[in-house]
Amino acid sequence: MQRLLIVSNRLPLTIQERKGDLHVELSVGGLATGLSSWYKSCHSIWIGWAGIGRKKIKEETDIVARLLSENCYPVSLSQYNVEAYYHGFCNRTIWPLFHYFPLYAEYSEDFWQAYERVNTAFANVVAEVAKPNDIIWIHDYHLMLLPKLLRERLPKATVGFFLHIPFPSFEIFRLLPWRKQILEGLLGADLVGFHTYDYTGHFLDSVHRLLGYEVAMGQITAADRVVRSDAFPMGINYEQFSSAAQDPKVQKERKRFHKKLGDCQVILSVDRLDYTKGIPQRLRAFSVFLNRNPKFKRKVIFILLVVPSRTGVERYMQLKKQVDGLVGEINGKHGTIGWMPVWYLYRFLPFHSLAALYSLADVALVTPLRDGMNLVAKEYTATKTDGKGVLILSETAGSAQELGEAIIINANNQEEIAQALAKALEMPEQEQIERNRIMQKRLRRYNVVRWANEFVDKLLSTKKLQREMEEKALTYEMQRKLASDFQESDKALLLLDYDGTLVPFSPKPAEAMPGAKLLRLLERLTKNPRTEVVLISGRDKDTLEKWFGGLNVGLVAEHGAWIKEKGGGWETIETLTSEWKEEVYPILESWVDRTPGSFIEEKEFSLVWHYRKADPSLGELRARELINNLSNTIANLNLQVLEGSKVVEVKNTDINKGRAALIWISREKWDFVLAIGDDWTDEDTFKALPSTAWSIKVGFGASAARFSLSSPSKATSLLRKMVGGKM
Ligand code: GDG
Repeated sequence: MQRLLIVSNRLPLTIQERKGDLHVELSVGGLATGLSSWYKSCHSIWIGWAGIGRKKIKEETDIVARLLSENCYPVSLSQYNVEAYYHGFCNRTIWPLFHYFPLYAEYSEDFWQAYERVNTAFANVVAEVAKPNDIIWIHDYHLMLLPKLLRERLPKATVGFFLHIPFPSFEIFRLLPWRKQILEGLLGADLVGFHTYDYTGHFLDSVHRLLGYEVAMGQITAADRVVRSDAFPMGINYEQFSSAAQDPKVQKERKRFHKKLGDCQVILSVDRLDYTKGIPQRLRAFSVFLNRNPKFKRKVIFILLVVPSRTGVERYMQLKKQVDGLVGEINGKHGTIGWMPVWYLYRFLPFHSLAALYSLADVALVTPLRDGMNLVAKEYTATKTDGKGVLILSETAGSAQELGEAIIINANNQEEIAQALAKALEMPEQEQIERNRIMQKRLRRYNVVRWANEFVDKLLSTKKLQREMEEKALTYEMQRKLASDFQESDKALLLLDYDGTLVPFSPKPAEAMPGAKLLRLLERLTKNPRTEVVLISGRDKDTLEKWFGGLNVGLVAEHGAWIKEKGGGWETIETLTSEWKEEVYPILESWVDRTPGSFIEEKEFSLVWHYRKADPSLGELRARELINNLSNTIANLNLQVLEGSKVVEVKNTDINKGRAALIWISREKWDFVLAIGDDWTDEDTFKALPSTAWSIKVGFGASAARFSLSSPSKATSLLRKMVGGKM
């Protein structure tokens, strides 16, 4: 059975020191609470920091034994590293930046170095524990360098990474001095997961802009392999919360609370003390609500449960003071003898007390300024088995994307929150039930186990895809066989694409021109009278003529609209019309106007909109829009829309590279046929080949080609080998 290694900053168990003795306790936080039930049911090991210094853990062998008996494997860290890594880089650099608080982010080289050291310490422990078949699942922003460090130690490992906080937009992420290292660190994984599609999009955007890797449909073509990225909205242990109201311990606690609350309606909020959770803003909004709705005075109580967090960090201490002050202010201003509007609890409650609060609260007020997901919103909804209760949720919580039946608000808009509170407290029961039932159905289905299973399944399928690609890789032995087949053949046909195949795809035209070395290679290939070389390109015929007109080769231009036989002139495949251009040109022009840097290329039988010089994300967005628009316009025009590398091309339906290739393929009885291409326009060539042909795709990705090579330089060195040179 495949083992699962979960790796996170903290273990689900924490060692606490009290009065000189060490105790093992459950860790707080979304990840620990969410995953601990699931991980026990699997064949898994959890690797993480146990919460105490290296020296202590060595002395306490029985504590270590207890952790090991719970399948927890501790990573020991020095006090200094914990300071600079955890309180430093993690919580004073990444946390504020990724939650859109760039002014709070501190950029310190010392913090960064500690982050590197701790990630390396984790990598060493994981590499020691891991066995070849294990699935390694790394969690959260503390360990973003770990995937790459593990890949260096265990090249074949199956590694997934999940980020529990938001991944910010490029404009925020680019502020980080170590942005490239972080992205490269993450790309050591096979699958990088996020809570929402927005975060996934932001990550892919940054990968594309900062590392220049091609990104399509959540698939990144990195330097040596394909990495996938996708959204997996984390669920909760639904059963645990939906059955809580029936638990006698919870019921007893609920009664106890009720006695104290009397007939008041209850608004509840539950968070770790964190500036991202919007606690001061929420308190102010509650005060506005009381000002605007005096009829609710003495009728409503706001229970504010705040769990101490990162108590050593200055900013959190300031926030604590601010919250204390605001609670005092509101109670002082609005309270009366016998009625205190805000009940403020600053502590961690046992589960049965938390569940009792969830089950009695009429309204949950969840208003983070930013939150990766926010499990409290889900837990509250799941606990409401009678369907009664209203969730108010801010749009900047990841969970808002799944909980659309809640009252969705802007966490900075106090008036809106005040109105939402009035609406929630007066909402008819039937409406409450209807809204909750829809959300509950979703939460029950997509619970934490389903979330974890879907992540692991996708990780395994990514690994399978990589293996299939690897199997297609043209090995050194196969290259020798191909070269010797070629050398022994009597009639050989070589069908070669140009851009991206013989030279790297380049946005600058001057760099795409064939160099002297490549021209010499093509000349050597054509010297042999038994060999016929055809260059099949999407470029226009004048360019091909200029570059290759002096060689003894066949040429195909505009993806097959024009062909030129060896020693002959240019001809079209059949009579093609180009009247349609009058209709399509103005559309492309309007796209040029809306996309700075883009331009139109007019070929004889096609029109091409190029966006390689435009902003990459805008270009891709506009390309999608253009394709949609064109597919409506061209329906009756016998045209097709091709999407190439940074281009959208419109041309006659009857033209494709495969059709042009067939002219040569069907002409002779070839005993050696080779086709090499890199993008999907070459797929038509591959499909037109006889089954005995050699077909090679340059790059990764699905293809009808039988083999693959990783880069144009590998393709040209293969051709060199065929003419007897060194590879
Ligand atoms: C991070 C991301 C993301 C809270 N107080 C008590 C208590 N809790 C439990 C809740 C809940 C968890 O702690 C808090 O989870 P959240 O999701 O609300 O927030 P973070 O801790 O910031 O978690 C977040 C999460 O990771 C998962 O990916 O959703 O966006 O920031 O489970 O029930 N539990 C008990 N007593 C308390 O007083 N027993």
